[in-house]
Amino acid sequence: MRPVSLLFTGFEPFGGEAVNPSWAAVERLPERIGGASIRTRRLPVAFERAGALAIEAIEALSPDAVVCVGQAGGRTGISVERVALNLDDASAPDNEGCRPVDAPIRPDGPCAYLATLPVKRLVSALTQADIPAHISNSAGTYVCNHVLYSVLDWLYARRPDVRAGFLHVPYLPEQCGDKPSAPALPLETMVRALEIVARTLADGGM
Ligand code: PCA
Repeated sequence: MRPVSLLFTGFEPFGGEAVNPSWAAVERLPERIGGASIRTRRLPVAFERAGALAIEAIEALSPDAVVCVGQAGGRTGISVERVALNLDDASAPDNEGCRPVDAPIRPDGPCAYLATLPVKRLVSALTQADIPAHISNSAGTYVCNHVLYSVLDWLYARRPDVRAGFLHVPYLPEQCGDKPSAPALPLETMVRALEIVARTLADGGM
């Protein structure tokens, strides 16, 4: 049987951080996990480029499913995102100085898309492995939401057979020296979470 092909993306650091746990975890994934072959891409924290680069990777690699990963400092566990809004509203500039406010991502697009990954199955696979995880109904209005909306919008029109979704991960402990009350998860736990997601998608069907 052909392995299920999964594309994982992570982001470069932003907001003055030295590391982005999303890419730190994604880049540690092996090429094969159970019945899945894994490809990875690092995305810039840039409204004008990140969505297009994710779509370029999908076109080039033709995966069966896309799992984008980003940092959401302050969250307590792995957030499996369910919704992408047609809205950019940045409270701080991205890494290229762009700060859209109250701007639609696609002016004639639907208000929102729902992620097409099995979000509830992913949350239960993670919590069964004692990894804190929950469904989130807002991926925010920054670059992560922009990427999820752009990817779902592109797939909806061109490749509705390809599933896509988004995981937000908390800070790493080493990011919390200056914010001691922020929740954090160790990198090994994040990598294990992504491996569980890959296995659940590959072996449990999508
Ligand atoms: N988190 C940001 C953008 C990049 C990242 O890792 C977000 O939640 O939009």
